[in-house]
Amino acid sequence: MEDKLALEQRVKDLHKLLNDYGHAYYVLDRPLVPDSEYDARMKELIAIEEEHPDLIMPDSPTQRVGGEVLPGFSKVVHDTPMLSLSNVFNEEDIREFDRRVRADVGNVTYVCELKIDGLAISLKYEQGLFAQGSTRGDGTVGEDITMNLRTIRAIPLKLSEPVDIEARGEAYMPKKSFMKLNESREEDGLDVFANPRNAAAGSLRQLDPKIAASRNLSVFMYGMGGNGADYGLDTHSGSLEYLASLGFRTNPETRRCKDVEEVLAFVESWQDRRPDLPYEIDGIVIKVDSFHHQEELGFTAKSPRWATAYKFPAEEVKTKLLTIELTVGRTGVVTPTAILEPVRVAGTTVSRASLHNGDLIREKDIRIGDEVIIRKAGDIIPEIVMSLADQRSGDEEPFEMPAHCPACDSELVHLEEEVALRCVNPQCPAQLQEAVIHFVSRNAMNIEGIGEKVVGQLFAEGLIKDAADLYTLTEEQLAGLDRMGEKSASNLIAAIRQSKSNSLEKLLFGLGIRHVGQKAAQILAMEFGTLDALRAATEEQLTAIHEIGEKVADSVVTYFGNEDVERVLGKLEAAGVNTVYTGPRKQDIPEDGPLAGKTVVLTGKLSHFTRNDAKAALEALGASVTGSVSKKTDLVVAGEEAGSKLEKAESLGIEIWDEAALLDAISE
Ligand code: 3B8
Repeated sequence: MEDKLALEQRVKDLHKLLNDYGHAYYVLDRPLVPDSEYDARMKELIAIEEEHPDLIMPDSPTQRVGGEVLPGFSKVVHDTPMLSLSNVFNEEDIREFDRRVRADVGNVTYVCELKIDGLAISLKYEQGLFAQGSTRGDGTVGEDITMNLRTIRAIPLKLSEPVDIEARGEAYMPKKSFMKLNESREEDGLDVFANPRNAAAGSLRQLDPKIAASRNLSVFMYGMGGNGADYGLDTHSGSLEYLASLGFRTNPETRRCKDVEEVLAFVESWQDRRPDLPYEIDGIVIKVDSFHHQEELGFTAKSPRWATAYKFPAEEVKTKLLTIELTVGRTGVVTPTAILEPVRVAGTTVSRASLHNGDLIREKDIRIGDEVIIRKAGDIIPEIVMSLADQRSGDEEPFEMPAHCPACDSELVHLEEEVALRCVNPQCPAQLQEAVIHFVSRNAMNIEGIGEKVVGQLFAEGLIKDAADLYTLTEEQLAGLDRMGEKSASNLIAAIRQSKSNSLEKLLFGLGIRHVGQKAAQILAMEFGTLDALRAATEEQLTAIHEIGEKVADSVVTYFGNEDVERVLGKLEAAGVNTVYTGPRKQDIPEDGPLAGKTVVLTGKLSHFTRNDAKAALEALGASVTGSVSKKTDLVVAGEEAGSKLEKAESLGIEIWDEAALLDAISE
């Protein structure tokens, strides 16, 4: 007994030692002891744990790599959305950002940070213990990559205080590790990663945590989810210090700047020093320091107004324009695309660049066969900066936009003084195909596994003519496609089926109604609630909605008045595609419902509800529905085969309902 107690104490001491050594090495980049000492203590701990498995604690430094390979990643709904930053590209943009900030809240202090070129992550701790790590995903829902993040030594498994906190930051792969990884992949005949960001993202998307563990990833944490004020903090710089004091790795190059001149000096100082860093950065993040000012400035739909990212100027390279290809988009716009001699720029190989329209080709005097300078706009989208007229041989050919649609040969027109040239034939096969590609895309119906290629095959094989036909496809039909296995076919069918229960806004956006983007789709879905109600809406009803203008209203009414549209919508409904809004309706969450103010988590399979319907039902009772179980959860509704969330709720003593209890609550 005495021995056991002594052993327990030794285990505790080893945890403390190894955590301190690890923190010094991986977080502070300031080793306390030689590697051999660290390794010796680790071996000692492993030996004890092997002999006494009951002494293995979940936060033991040995427990970073789990043995299990996951079947897939589960989704995590972020407690507060993980937004992204707006971008600025030059000094004038930075000054403009500063003017806007000061116009709103007066003079401010800024914090400038290096913009790490990695993958945004969220790390949740419960009572100081690492509980869940996730990707940003679409900002609202990310993927649970806890197992992979646990393998990153710079991520503490246990904080210095037993706090509940969500830290946000960037996971990345150091330049050196990236080069080594690619060298070894090349030797093994594997595809190389285009850049360290892709390598980091690829490593964290592996289902076997051993792979991530072998990839030498690290992190810099730069903020907290939720409200800094909850932790008694009132500045961003203060929150960075707090994060560091808890044991998180924060970037040492961060500086406070008292005005825009200091910000510009900071930006300038990093323009040339970039290559000296051991990790990639793609710009400088500029943040308003005071939380009070941040709150006043608030957010747009996508990003905070209190921060922006200055992006370093894009790398420019020379290549040859081989030919110009024409593509017909979803709305009939015919776009010329430059086909280029493949060339590496900003980390990837580029062989195409949009030329947008005929006017632009004429203005830039771009000719087939020209030597051209290209770069990536915003570091992503390749564009031609200019053609090098003085390097012409005389064989180059000027380009003219055609008079007829390259897909259906109908006459092309300029609508209402648009520069764009359009094919206005609603039956144009190229447009129909693009419409389906849009329909399945992530922000629309999000049918995973179906993209441009598969849609192209489906059209080519005559298996579909419109989006509604997707819902009548069979596994056999899909398995018959080139390069499609049975497993993929069955996954696709499952993904198609799953998309039927999407909330209305995804369907509305997916239909591709002109001028109805994601935001308008969301507003229309929330306002009308059902597709039928929206179909019956008049222009007056539509324009009466704040944020819906005449252009959108006109386009919606015209759209639903079309016979082909009627036919497709009829087919979608017949296939059982949900046409009801099931997302949150703020104005509908009653303040005095039986679950008012309660935080509820749904888990397991329900037989009377889709997940969206159950969520809507709970919200109708006043609850706010979140994704993961924590101390703050008031109630868990558990269906069949509920797993770890249910277990956790039980261990935390949280109230649990089965489906019958939910049905009861609704009918009361
Ligand atoms: C708010 C603050 C997004 C970010 C942010 O190094 C927000 O702060 C963000 F909505 O994406 N890549 C950084 C970095 C990224 C972000 C950030 N700070 N240092 C980065």
